[in-house]
Amino acid sequence: MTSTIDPKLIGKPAPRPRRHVRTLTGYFPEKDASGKEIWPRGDENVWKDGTRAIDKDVPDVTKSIINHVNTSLARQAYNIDDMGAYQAVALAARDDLLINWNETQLNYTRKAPKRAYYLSLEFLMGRTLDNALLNLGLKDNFTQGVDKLGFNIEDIIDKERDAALGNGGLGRLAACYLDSSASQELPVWGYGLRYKYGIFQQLIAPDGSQLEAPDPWLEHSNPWELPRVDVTIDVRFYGHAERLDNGKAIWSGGQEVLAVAYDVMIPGYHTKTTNNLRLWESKPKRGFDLNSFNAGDYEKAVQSSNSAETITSVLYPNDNTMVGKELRLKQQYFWTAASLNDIMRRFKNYGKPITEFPEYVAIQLNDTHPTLAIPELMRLLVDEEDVPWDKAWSIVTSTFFFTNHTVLPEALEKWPVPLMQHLLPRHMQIIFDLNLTFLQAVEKKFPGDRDRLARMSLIQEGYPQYVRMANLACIGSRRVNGVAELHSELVKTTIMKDFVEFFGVSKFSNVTNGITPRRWLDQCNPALSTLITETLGCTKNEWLKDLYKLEGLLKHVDDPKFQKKWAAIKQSNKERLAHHVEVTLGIKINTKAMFDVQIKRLHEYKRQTLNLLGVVHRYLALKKMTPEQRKKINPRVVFFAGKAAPGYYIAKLTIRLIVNVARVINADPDTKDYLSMFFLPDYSVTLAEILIPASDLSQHISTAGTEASGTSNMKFCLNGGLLLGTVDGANIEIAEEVGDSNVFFFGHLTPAVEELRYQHTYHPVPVEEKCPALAAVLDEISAGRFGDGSVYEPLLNTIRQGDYYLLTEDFDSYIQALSMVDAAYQDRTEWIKKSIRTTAKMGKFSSDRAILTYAEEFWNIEACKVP
Ligand code: NBG
Repeated sequence: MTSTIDPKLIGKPAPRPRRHVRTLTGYFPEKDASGKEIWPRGDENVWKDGTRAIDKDVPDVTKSIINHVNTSLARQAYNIDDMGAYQAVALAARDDLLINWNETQLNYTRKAPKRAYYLSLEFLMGRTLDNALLNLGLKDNFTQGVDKLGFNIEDIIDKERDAALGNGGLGRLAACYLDSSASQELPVWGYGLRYKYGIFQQLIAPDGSQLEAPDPWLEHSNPWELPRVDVTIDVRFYGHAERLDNGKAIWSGGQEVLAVAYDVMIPGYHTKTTNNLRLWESKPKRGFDLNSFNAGDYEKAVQSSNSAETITSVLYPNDNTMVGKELRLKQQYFWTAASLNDIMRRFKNYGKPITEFPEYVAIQLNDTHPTLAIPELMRLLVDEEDVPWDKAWSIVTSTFFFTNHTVLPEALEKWPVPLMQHLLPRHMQIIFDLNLTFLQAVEKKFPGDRDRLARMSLIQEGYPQYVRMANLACIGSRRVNGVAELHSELVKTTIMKDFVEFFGVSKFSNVTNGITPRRWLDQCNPALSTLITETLGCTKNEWLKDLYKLEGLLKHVDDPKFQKKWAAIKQSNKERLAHHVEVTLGIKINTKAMFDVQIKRLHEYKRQTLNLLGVVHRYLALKKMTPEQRKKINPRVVFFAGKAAPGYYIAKLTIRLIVNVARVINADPDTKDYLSMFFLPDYSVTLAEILIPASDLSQHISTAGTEASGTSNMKFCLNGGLLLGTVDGANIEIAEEVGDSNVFFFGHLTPAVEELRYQHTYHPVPVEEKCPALAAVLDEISAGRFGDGSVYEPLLNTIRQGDYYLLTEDFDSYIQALSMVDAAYQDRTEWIKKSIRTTAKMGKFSSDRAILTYAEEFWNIEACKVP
């Protein structure tokens, strides 16, 4: 352990959070005797005259860009390239955002509304420039301005590197919710970490396997963040906690690091409201240890600063898995402690008694990652604010709300007690104390039910003991929700069953996930957005903010002219994707074929393997056909993209097999006109924005009961792609909306899964008997048709033995569903109608609906419009 111990602090109470002298997000205006506001400083008119306004027209825009070229970048027309132009344009757009951002923060400070905070360890923002220009309503002006300066806006947009501070759906959902909060003018801030390296870059090695490279996204400076070097918070680790009377304690010693704030502007769509996402960076409290340096030990002198800086150096590349690394726990505490302290001092600036905290603050816990916020708020209240224990607990349990995003056992967070005791001695005491009181209450309600006590305990017994974060999040929160109807039901009947019996069912509910139609239609599919606006007869702003308006498209489903336009847009999006693939990978794609897409993290439960084996099955069938027979076949291009966690062996092997199967079938002259397959490396938000509008069909084929919601399913359907899926997650609600005849469902249902798994374990049937078609596919792979078969045995054996994800059970009905897809695609007009109907019925899946549910039903906050 490397730590910087401040000898002065040993044995002394931890310092209180500094009383806030001023906030960086606006002053409280003072008033004179007559109640009139006093201008805070200098000559009011000089200030007002000198304050920049938002760019109004093209000359404003070009002037601002040129100014940044000359000043911020110190360049001229002679030496500016696309990258430089991107930076200057981004800085110009940022200036516009900042005007709204400043006004928004001042407005919040003045009105002092109840605020909500979204704590998420991941925010998968993607690119910002295009989104910022669209939300500001300045895209046209910037396009023209950039053109006049001799650049092309699309090329400039393309220079931006994704902010990829997330793994997948959970992080992207957080980003969509920020967009919706701002668009709905809700006083919501996000809190996260500013990782130096986001999700790794994925490369594909010559043998087809995934390689990982770091993602140095901050290499070129990041124009979208405001470093707040003066907003800092001290965060302590290790040390010791000494109990005092009445539940209080003093935590001292150990290592202290500094959390430094970076603010990211979150513009709402066509509103002034521009919210804030505050990301924390870790810094050593003292640059280096002067004693060691003076003693000649330079390395030791910088050790503590290195250890402080590593806390926010890297995003853990895990999605739906838990890795018990100490550094990850450190990240979680660092972030929750900094955020809670920041929230507390902002609340204190409201000047209200501490007991009113929950009337001004609501905190949403995005999965269990921020659960330490619960004992941290207890610590702040009890140890630092002198609030009695029971009162503190009632404040805590009125403040937090908890969203669960998975029922997969391997993803439920548990931390070893010895680790937590070492790293966070005071929090461990608090957790033990809470547990005792809680279990006493359980005992009172269910006397003598010891199994129940063991199940509900915050501590899992064993060697070592573990802290169960979901249990802690549940008892510390006012409400608990899942992310789609089925998932929320599963939360209530499986992982939280005992808690439902204890607290009553009204604490548990559902908020089905949503996506922002701004990014996931207007921005990624501008031609479709324009056609929709023309057709609906309302403004774009109106339907983008009330997505149910898309139903107006239903009237036009049978109009051949409209169908033709609709189909032409899909076709040009397919060509755009083909062009992208040709430019980046040097591969030509047949755009007349059906585009069939599965893009998501590689995970056994998501069953990319099922899709892959289906492709091999089709390939083998094509090989058996005569050339004449093949001509009747519907040509298909299958796209895969997605990253595997670096330590997830089976998932990585799946990528390798996809790549090698693709090599064989794409090179086969007999079949390549009818079937081809591509693995597009380095999946990202930006790649999704190209793939999704181009898909005819997308696959969401998880084993029933495993995918909590899924959100890309919504994105595809919003862009008129049809869905092939299992009866799982949000697929179910999509089908309810668009109608069963417009989706392709297959596979066993959730209630059957447990029994099937039991049968697989205790009464196994060989795959040759259970599913001969699948057995034939597996045998071809083993026999080396796609390269050395022995390499893939571990993957194939997951199916042959145990088959936990039930591929042998679902393969036949999957193949049948694919035939139905083929048949449906033959009737192109009917297919287009399905596509239009699908888009038309996606109103429910706007993240605006979801965020308003959180705001109204949980947080109890209201819109706070900027005048
Ligand atoms: C993921 C689920 C998805 C869901 C997103 C967003 C985790 C732990 N869960 O199905 O697997 O769409 O969360 O809710 O990443």
